[in-house]
Amino acid sequence: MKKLNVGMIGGGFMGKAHSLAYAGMPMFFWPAPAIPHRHTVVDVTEELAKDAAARLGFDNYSTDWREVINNPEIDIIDIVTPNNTHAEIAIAAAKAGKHIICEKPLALGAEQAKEMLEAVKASGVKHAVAFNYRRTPAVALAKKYIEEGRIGKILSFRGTYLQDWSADPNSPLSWRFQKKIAGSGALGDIGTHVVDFARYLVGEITDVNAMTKTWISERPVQTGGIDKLGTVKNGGEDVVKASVDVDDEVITMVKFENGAMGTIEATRNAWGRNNFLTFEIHGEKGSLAFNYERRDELQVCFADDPSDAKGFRTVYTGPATPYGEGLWPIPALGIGYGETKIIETYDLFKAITEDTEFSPNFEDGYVIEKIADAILESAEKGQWVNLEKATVDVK
Ligand code: NAI
Ligand code: SOE
Repeated sequence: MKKLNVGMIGGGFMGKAHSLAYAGMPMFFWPAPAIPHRHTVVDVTEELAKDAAARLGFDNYSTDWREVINNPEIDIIDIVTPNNTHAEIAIAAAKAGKHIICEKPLALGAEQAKEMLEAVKASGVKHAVAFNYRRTPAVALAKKYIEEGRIGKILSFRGTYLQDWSADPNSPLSWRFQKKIAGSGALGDIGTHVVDFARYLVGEITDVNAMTKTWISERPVQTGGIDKLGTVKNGGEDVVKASVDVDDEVITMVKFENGAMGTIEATRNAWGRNNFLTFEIHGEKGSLAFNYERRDELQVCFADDPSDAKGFRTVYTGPATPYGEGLWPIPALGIGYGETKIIETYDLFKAITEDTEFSPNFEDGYVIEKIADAILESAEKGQWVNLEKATVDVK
């Protein structure tokens, strides 16, 4: 069986998730399109890179991503570093002829994303953006129902991504609060996942009218680093604070090209909400609702259900629903975050071996950056911003 060598840049949170997927994919989807081989992992120091290789099962480690990109043994470059590094690494990887999977958001904004798209188009490599939540089987099931016309013409979309890990003013000024590294705040970090849902399930967004807010304007600087949950470890020193220059919360109205309307909300300051990534879609013939915190379940209501039994009911995903052939044999055994990444890896490896397009790819990543830029512009101007159909102007 064909083997594809992965060079992974970054050994943090997403490094762990992607490594799990490389190991697990052939166990779920067999025969696998190709076997992922964890060839080399890169991190910023020798200590971090060596530790990442040991933890994540890579044969080699390096502190120089350029060296890995230029290694002829590497087939795929996996970018799991903070947002400000994505463009430089992806453009170099495309020039070196490597297939690329890049974590979301694709870039710091549309201008940078466009350069990334141009680079992958020029080199002809496969390109993927890791909006993995659309690969939750219940979300893929919603897509199937919509494509089959089961809820008819879509009228409205309501999507949220609510978390509370930054509601505490003492949670540190990690890279996610710094514009030069993150691009934007809740919008780019989690709002873009909802934008991906909206485009995937409903269609292209044409207009936005948004508000943003920074609730906590300064946070403790990480002089002593942070633990995995973001607790400041300043070793008893006086806490130094610095300014936050990104949004904590964003709410936008959206218009879709097909006439539907909707709202998208994202915040990391919603006490009690952890990974409250949801959508509710109303169509002329029914409604669908999803909450990632109950990710085995899709809530459905069809207009032609018997009138004495009409209302939302729960469909549990399993062998009969999308990706069921590779996942667990009984519905509701439990789909996890890991499985969404395993499915993403499976689809990427299929796209590479079968020479098809992966979706969402850098085109989608670019359009999502255009939408995110328009949301920020709208919030600043306090008015609707038209996207002129957020199309891809790259050949
Ligand atoms: P993290 O901070 O946990 O890990 C990033 C790693 O990259 C660290 O080990 C850091 O030392 C390393 N790094 C930074 N610059 C580097 C460079 N120039 N060369 C090599 N290594 C470098 O960050 P996390 O949470 O893993 O986020 C990474 C990316 O994944 C971000 O773009 C983020 O938005 C995205 N993400 C996506 C998620 C999803 O659900 N799809 C979930 C979490 C993050
Ligand atoms: C933090 O808000 C974070 O890790 C995001 O960066 C991810 O994209 C999201 O899936 C989980 O939360």
